[in-house]
Amino acid sequence: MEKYRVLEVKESIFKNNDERAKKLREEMKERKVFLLNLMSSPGSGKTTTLSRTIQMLGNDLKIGVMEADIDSDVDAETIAKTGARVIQLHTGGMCHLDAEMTRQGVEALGTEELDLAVLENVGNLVCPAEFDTGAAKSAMILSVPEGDDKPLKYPLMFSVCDVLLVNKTDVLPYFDFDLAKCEERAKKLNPNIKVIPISAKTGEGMEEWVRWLKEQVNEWKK
Ligand SMILES: Nc1nc2c(ncn2[C@@H]2O[C@H](COP(=O)(O)OP(=O)(O)OP(=O)(O)O)[C@@H](O)[C@H]2O)c(=O)[nH]1
Ligand SMILES: [Mg+2]
Repeated sequence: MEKYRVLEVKESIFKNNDERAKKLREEMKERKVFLLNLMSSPGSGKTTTLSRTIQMLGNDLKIGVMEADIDSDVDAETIAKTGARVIQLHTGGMCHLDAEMTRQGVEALGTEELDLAVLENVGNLVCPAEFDTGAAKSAMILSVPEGDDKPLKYPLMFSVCDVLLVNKTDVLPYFDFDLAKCEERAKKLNPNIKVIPISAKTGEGMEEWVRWLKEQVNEWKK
């Protein structure tokens, strides 16, 4: 049997994305599965962060992952190595997933016995922010090499996320990234955003992220 399926997800022909997202969220609540939408620009570290998250939480939670990309299945291959249930979604050129595409992914992944389903969205700081996927919470990653000015340039993404992971802190000495300035800019757009600096490579800061995630999942299942 193959390690994972590759699914071509089709954009909804319906215009009422918000309603469909709300419905999916309600159904996931009934199923007691927490759906996390993870977004960032390409290469910020979504797959690396997810792999380490699964390693740290795998004994406590049953985790499933939907890897969305325009093409290729390299990310599903990486996640499959962690032992988590995984499916690769192809968006047919689209730079985001809407609620209908997410639903197709969720049904193909299967939610039986899952506590946490993670959607690794297409790498992009613009389009994915515009669509409610039906996730319980959204998280984004900004990596140090991208610069601390990104909240100023891509405000919507920072406005719609519950958590901002500032990744690749291990390379802070080589970049003029100002962590305090980045946090201040993000909080100006979204006072409730939780900012967690991490290095998915060294594991620094990951405990706080994993604790937050576990709390959210437990709260959702009540
Ligand atoms: N130094 C350092 N490198 C990292 C860290 N996290 C990820 N990387 C590297 O950054 C590159 C991209 O990481 P991925 O996890 O593939 O990033 P992604 O966001 O999933 O990329 P896409 O799916 O293509 O959008 C890889 O070479 C990783 O090894 C980190 O914390 N520190
Ligand atoms: Mg990836």
